[in-house]
Amino acid sequence: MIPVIPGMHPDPSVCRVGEDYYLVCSSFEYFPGIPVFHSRDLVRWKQIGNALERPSQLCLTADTPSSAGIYAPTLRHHDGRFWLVVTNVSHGGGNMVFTATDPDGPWSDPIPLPGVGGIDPDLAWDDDGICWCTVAGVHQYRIDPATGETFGEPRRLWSGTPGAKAPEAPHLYRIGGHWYLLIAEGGTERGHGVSIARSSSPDGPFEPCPANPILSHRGTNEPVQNTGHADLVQSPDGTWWMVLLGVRPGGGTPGWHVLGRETFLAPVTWTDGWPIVGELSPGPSDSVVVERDDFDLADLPPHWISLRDRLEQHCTTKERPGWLTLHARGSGMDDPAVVFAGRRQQHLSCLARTLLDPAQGRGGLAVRLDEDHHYEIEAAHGEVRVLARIGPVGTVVAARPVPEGPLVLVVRVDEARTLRDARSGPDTLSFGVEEPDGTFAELATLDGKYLSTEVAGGFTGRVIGLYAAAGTVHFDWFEYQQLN
Ligand code: 6LW
Repeated sequence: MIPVIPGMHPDPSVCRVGEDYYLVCSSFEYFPGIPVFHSRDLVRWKQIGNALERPSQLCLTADTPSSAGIYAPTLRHHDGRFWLVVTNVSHGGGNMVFTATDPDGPWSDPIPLPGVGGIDPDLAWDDDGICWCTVAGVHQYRIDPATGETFGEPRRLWSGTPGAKAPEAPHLYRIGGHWYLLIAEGGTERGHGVSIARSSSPDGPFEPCPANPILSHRGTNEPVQNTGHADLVQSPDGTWWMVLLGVRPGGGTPGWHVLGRETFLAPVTWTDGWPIVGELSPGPSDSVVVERDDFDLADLPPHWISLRDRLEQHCTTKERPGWLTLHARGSGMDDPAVVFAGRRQQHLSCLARTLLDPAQGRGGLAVRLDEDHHYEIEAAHGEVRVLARIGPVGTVVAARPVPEGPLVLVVRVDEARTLRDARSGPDTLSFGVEEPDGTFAELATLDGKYLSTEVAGGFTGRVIGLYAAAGTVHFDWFEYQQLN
């Protein structure tokens, strides 16, 4: 089952304006933050920007841990404007609102919500124009989103199914004669699910749906697991749809997912005033993604993400025209301050290549889960090396001499199609260089399970990209190709 937005795109929130749908996701320690997508059919999504693309909107520093930063946005269109509410779980963060007239930006600077605690904020307006901000737990605040002011005490609305952990990801909607409160519960791991309650009023009391959870793949053979954290949208023809997160675990037991939590789509029908969620709808399968970035433009395309910031003095296409230049800060991929620019791994099998010139430094091509879980191939001073860091242990796996001058570094990810035994990993990652005649000279093949969320922990998935570990490294192009 192919997601509608593959790769690390969790906590989707969607809204529709006329014929156009817009969707946003969490972005954690990456900059720019909050990818914004557009679609006309809910199946084919194109990234049109990132809402948080200026340091005044998103300030993440080296002490922002991986899997912290920006969580779980809600996107709504109200009164002719787009409203986005997110949590920055890192220092000096909290909940904040951004607005825009166009979803591709520019988005405003943040309007902090100092009185709103908790994560997973939602915004809903009632007929009197009162804005309700509902957060995980589930608690609700009355706010003015234009000023960030909070009125009165928070109300406890509903804590989900008795005994289920982590009632979170609330979204409040007026549908027909009812107010519906959609939540996720059971935790964002294998127990995840979606439940709903309704009321005649936005602030409750809420009556749970007798059929809860209305969606969960817990304990099933479904290839997509951890389904939850959903949002609802109605299409112009009156049909209803749910966007949600799910993962695709691979390998033996317990199963390892490597792409993070991805965005899926499911149809929704209504019976007796309650939603019934259908089978997941597959994403587009008729095109094979081959993307080449030549670094000829001043700005990187919106799918390029960096770690914590992207300052022009460290990462620029303007220094050597047609090349991406990275100036090292920090000592390499173990270092939270590393200068890195990459894209989400979005396919279970894929190939990434880059032509780099390491004459003035050391750097290369990395597959990153976090600072403690990454594999990379790097070049410097007539040598290439494959490095692996798994938890506290980092090692050089292979090395070989290469001629001085620019060279092509390659990583090939192959989904495991057969399992050796119950412990077999979900995929393998092969690192090497491309010889002048175009053949692949492999240096090392590594088990992908160590770059999975089940091993690394946290909320994110793999990102493949370029980094500088010392001095200055220039990259002429980067190519990413789907192989399955
Ligand atoms: C998010 C929470 C969750 O805030 O994961 O799946 C957290 N649900 O709702 C981070 O993505």
